[in-house]
This record gives sequence, structure tokens and C-alpha cells, in this order.
Amino acid sequence: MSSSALQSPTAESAADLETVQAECSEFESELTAALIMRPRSIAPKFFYDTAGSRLFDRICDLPEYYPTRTEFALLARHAPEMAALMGTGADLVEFGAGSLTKVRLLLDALEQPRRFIPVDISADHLHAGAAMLRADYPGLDVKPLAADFTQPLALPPSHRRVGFFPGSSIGNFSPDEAVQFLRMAATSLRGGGMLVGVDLVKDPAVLHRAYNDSAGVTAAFNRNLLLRANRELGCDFDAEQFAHYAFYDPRQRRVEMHLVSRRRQVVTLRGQRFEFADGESLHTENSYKFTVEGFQSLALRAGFHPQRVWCDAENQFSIHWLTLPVA
Ligand code: AVI
Repeated sequence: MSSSALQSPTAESAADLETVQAECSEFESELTAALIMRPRSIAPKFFYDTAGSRLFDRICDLPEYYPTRTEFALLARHAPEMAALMGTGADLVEFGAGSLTKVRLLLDALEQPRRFIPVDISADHLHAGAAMLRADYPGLDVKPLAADFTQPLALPPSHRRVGFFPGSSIGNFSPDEAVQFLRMAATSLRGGGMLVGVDLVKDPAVLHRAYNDSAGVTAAFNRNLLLRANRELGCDFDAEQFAHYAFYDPRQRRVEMHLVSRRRQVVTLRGQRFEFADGESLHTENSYKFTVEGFQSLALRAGFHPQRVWCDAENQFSIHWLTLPVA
């Protein structure tokens, strides 16, 4: 990684800078491990540098990518009921906050939460979103936390917290990782609850289109992982020599994304050479789809009590309100 990237002007504090540095060395070690292992595979959280977060925002606006607009419509319609269930005076914690658009619907309906804590791995994207939110909600105490939300979080002390985890990001974990994340979230939210957006099992053709958009934005998002490795780790990936490949596997109920080498090629990472055979893949993401009952049993395994679920008329997407006992 270049020293200028280490001194990112967008990191607002020493703590943020440490997060950026730690993330970078984690990216280096995980990419090295991914290139050594067979079959090759890396966690999707590394998509989200600044460029990747922007590309993801563009995905959310694509006509083929139904989850964002469907979840948005559910929130717009049911926010007053959701806010009533979340209660007043709690700290609201958003996991994987991104550009902070959906939470506005909740904030409009909630009677002034005590504090809003958006947590995201992409520090500059997070701070840009938080600044806009502060401007639009002058009375709201916004405390962004640049962190990997899959790890235990250093949240400010609070008497009650409620969580918000939209976008079906839960689907980017394996089922065991999802339970692990929910258990970790449950320890922070004890006595409160969490709203979780969950994408539903549906016609494979609809899923195929959502991850193979005609404008090629999802392909660019996928390839950005390689460009990020070139920028931050000095790799020499020829991104155009890797094909974007996404498909739905109905047995595993997941969309898989891969980058498939278009020819035999060698890439270097910190002087180490790695060969890709023609057709060899780097598996970059799984996006699991759920039934309502399937997700509820996952939540139960993590100690949450499923209370209420909202679905759109076509059963494309669901939002779940889960609660947690005090002890
Ligand atoms: C963030 N996550 C829920 C998205 C998804 O649908 O799995 C990421 C994404 N990957 C390709 N398109 C969108």
C-alpha cells in the first residue's frame, strides 16, 4: 500500500487511520491466503473501498437490482410501525451503514433516538454519509464508527440499543457466519432488538438478472477487487483478463460471484508469483437467499425472538423485527 493511501485525508481521526491501516494489512494477508488456497476464495467485505462503495451505490439504482427499491418501499410504508416497535430513547446502531439512505426513513418515524451510530468498514464513505445526515438532522447525535462490524464493536455506553441491518447483507455470510454475527450483535443489543432486511428465494431468472446487469456495473464492482489490490498492494492484475461470472445455485439457495481467468496468467503480490490457469476462478461472494421461516430459525439459533415480518406483495424481500430479552 502506498504511504499516501495510508495517510488518507478522509480518515477523520487517529482511530480511523488505524482502522484503514489494519484493514489494509488484513486485505494483504487474506488476498495472499486466497491466492494460495484451492479453490481460490476471498471474503466479500474487501469489495468496499471507496471505489467499491460507490459502485455498490450504483448497483442499488439499477433496474435489475430489485432488493434496494423493494426494501426501501417496505420501509417507507411500514416505518411508523417499525419505529413504534423499536421504542423511544434508544441508541440506534446501523451495521454496514453504507451511504445512509434507508435509515432516514426510520429516523423520520422514530421520535428522536438518543444517538445514531452508523458502523461501516469504508471510513471515508461513512464520514461523507454522516456529514450529510448531520446537516439534514441537526438535532441528531451522529457518532460514526469506522470498523469491521463482524468483529466485537467498541460502542459508546448506552442503557438500551436497537440495531438496523438492512440490504440483506446477512446473505453475504455463510449460514454459520450469519449465526455468529447475529450472536455478536445480540451481545450489544441485549434488552433491545434489531430490524434485519432479508432477500427471499425467488425465480432464478430474476436473481440472474440482478447480478448480471446489462450496464455491467456489477461486473465492474466485482473487478474492482483486483483494481483495489493493484492500488493498495501494488499487484499487477489485468482486471479485463478476468470475466465476471455470477449464477444462482438453487440447491444452496445462493448467488455465487466469481472472477474467472480468461487465459493462463501470472500475477504478483509483494514479489510472490501466483499462476491462474485458463478458466480458473477466484470466488468473491456468496449472496444467500432465504425463506421467511429459514431466516427466523437462524435468528432463533442466535438468541433473537422473531416478532414481526413485513414482505412486499410479490414476496421478493422481507424485513424482520427481532427482539432480545434483557438476560
Ligand atoms: C451487499 N450485498 C447484500 C449485496 C448482495 O446482493 O449480495 C452485494 C452485491 N453483490 C453484487 N451485487 C450486489
